[in-house]
Amino acid sequence: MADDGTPKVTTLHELLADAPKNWGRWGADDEVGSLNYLTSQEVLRGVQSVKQGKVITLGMAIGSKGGDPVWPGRTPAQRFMTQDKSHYTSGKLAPVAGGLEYADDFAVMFLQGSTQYDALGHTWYDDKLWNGYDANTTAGGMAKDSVFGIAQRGVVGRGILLDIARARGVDALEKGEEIHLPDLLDAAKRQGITIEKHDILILRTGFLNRFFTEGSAKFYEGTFNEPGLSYTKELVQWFQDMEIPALCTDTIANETTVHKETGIALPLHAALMRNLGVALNEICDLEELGQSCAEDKQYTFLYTAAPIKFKNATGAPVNPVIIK
Ligand code: UVW
Repeated sequence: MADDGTPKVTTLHELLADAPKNWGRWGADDEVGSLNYLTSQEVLRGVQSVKQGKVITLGMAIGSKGGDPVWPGRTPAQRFMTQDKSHYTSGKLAPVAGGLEYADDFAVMFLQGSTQYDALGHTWYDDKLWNGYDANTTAGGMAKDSVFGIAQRGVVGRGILLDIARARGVDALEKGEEIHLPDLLDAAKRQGITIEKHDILILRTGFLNRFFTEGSAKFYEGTFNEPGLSYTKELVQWFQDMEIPALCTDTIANETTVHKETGIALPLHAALMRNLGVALNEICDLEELGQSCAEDKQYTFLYTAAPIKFKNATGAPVNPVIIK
């Protein structure tokens, strides 16, 4: 029982019983959800926010010395050389006609093992994916709601950075530290900007810096509980009213991992992605962007991203490009 005597909510089914849903809004066969808000007009609105010609990429480096931060249970990408100069020196390989030699490599990685877009069907509850598709369509590969639709369409519009870490005067938020709707509005006010309908929302927490500064053992110590946006009814309704197409953060999963009141894990994946069709761009490197915005005070810009075109995949790597 909750303090007020009502039964305690313990499932997404209960928590989101009367939550808004966009299923069917863009047709029964839609697989890109809220990216439909990003019309040509929205692309031009983004272009209008280009003032300096400054380019910043948000992809996290893959293959850092101490490893790369990934969701528990996933492993960082591994890259292997299949040939290099030593193969020619040892006589294993001969140059191609004319004398050209070349190096080659391949990688083994979780498609969500670095900066990536989640497919809209990546998470679900009650056996239904975004737009009402049956969860059995994920078996053996995503027949519906794979990342391919997002990759094919691309994500282009006006991006807006809300630097929550700077607003709180810290380098990095703590484990489990929550961000609520008033924090978004306060950060925007502090930065002197207005969040507009259809803005691509980018939230900086600084959290992944901890992986590199404190080491992976400390980062994964105890219950895994990232900081980030935390589910409330009003937050979800705000996303719906503002018609936010995409949410990007510098955390692994874009929200507080464990919802404090209910103990439910990743409720915003359910409320925003599965129900509203909001695209999630995770594990972004927002350090250069945060620094740049703090210096030039330009917090809005053109955001462009297209994950690689993996068919039937649950997500795919991406290196978003910001143009200020
Ligand atoms: C999960 O949803 C489990 O992970 P992520 O969204 O970070 O890929």
